[in-house]
Amino acid sequence: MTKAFHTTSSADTEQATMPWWKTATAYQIYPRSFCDSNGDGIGDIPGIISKLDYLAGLGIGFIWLSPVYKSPMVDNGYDIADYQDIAPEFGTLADMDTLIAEAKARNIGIVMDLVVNHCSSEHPWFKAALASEDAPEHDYFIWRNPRLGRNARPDDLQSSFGGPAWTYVPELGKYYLHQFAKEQPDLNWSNPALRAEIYKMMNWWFDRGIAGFRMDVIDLIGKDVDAGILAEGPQLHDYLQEMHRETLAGRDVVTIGESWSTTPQTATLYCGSDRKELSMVFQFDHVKSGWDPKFGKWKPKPFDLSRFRKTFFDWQMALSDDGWNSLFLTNHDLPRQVSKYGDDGEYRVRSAKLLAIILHLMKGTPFIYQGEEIGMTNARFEHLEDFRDVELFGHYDQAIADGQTHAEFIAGANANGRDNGRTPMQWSGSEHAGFTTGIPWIAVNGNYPTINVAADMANPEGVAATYLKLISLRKTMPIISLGEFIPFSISETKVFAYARERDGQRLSVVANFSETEIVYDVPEGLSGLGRCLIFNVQPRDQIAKQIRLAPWEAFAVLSE
Ligand code: TEU
Ligand code: CA
Repeated sequence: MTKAFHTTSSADTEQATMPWWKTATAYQIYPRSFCDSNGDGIGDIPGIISKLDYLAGLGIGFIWLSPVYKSPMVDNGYDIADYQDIAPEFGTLADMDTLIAEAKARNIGIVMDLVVNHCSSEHPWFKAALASEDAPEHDYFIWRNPRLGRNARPDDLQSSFGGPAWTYVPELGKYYLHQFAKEQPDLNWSNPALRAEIYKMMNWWFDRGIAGFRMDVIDLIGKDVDAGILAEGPQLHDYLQEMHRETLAGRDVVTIGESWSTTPQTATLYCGSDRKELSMVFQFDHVKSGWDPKFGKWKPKPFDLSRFRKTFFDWQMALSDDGWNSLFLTNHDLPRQVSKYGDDGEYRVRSAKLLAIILHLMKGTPFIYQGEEIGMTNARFEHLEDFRDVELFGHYDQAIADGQTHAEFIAGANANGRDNGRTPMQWSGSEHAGFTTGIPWIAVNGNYPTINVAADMANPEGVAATYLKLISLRKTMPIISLGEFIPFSISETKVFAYARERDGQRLSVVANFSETEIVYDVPEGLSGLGRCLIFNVQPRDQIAKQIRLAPWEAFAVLSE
């Protein structure tokens, strides 16, 4: 088995022999919003290629590229019409080959997004399925007959994007299932011919040189619709093991399964070392725990450090011996982390660094979402028409019908909506933040004159400097990639603290999650002398029994 991407040249034997993606830091690109090369207002692959030196400079090991396949873009590419072609607005297959090669030349792997719970209603499979019930592709989708009763739908299942999850096709007299938009019909994984098509397509991409796949809502593929079990259904792990045999076995690649339903208890079923399924999962406990039971993400709960910290600590402990964590606070579906968990006003830079420090020093593979490395903030749109996301428009009417006011809904969308992460990458202080010379498909955040890559990188105390340091520490220090995780101060309401231990070394991490100065009684086991590895306010080479922490202060001390 050849090593595809090297991210470390460690002298530590254990670190040197572990999979490359355990010392790598990932960077997620949402292509539509990253960099526009031709002035049509839409980011594209040549734009990404033009920023590879920037990404290599950060030191990242691989890019998770959100979908670039041919798509009608109802859900910005998560509705795929051709898995083996590129959307014209993003470029061509030749551009994609260039991206893979140019990234590889910089020791960066390209991880593509595999969206196979559903495809687009424009995919030839779905067109064939609509045209004839006898076509083999008809059974690639999930059909049910009308039911007697109130609304004739097979059941009352709701789509994630609002409204019923069943859409009627009058010509066929049947309903098809879509857990997302009606333009995203669910694929029928119980059909072996469909699975074979998917594996063939995955191998075709691997043979083009990609470094792995991030697998969209992969927990939904093994569903038993009639039993009402959609997530983590009975067939899920059989399919993932088959996929491993047919595509991943013998390849040195990374796979990350997106699973909104996994728990610390079920995670090792996906990524346990003996399972032959995935490298790791994306789990969302820190996200879901902040949502309202009735209105969900559209009505956020106030931030609670204890609740937030518990989700991370539980996962660190659960996967301490087997499995592997992914580490992330945000992505293209989530609000900007400095706005959500930090302070995007006075302490923006400092709290952005704090979030980076606490996340990147845990055990797992960290993922940076584009713009996070310069502390980009939420969008704060005023009008419904400023938003672009299909999910938001799908939920608006229902939220209003359920009793939310328009203003409350807009406030919820500004706090938690997916467009927050999708405003264009802020490269410079020039017009449209240097993202495009045209009109951007979604408005640039008005704070781009101060928050942009050029300004942040020119400042040795900018947010990116902290990311650069964290990425490089992870590559060289086995205690970061491998050290045992030890939780501390689990009843503190303002302090997030933990240690990592390995080979007689201890790395103590302490952070003040508040805008006030506080006095912290340091627990036994965390205090002592050492060397400050990273900080956002002041270097500390000792942790006394009691310390005064500045607002949003964070640091890590290594003791031998
Ligand atoms: O997201 C999964 C998903 O369920 C999200 O839509 C999530 O539930 C939502 O943001 C919470 O309100 C993945 C992709 O990351 C997302 O961009 C796609 O829209 C979705 O799958 C469908 O492919
Ligand atoms: Ca473009």
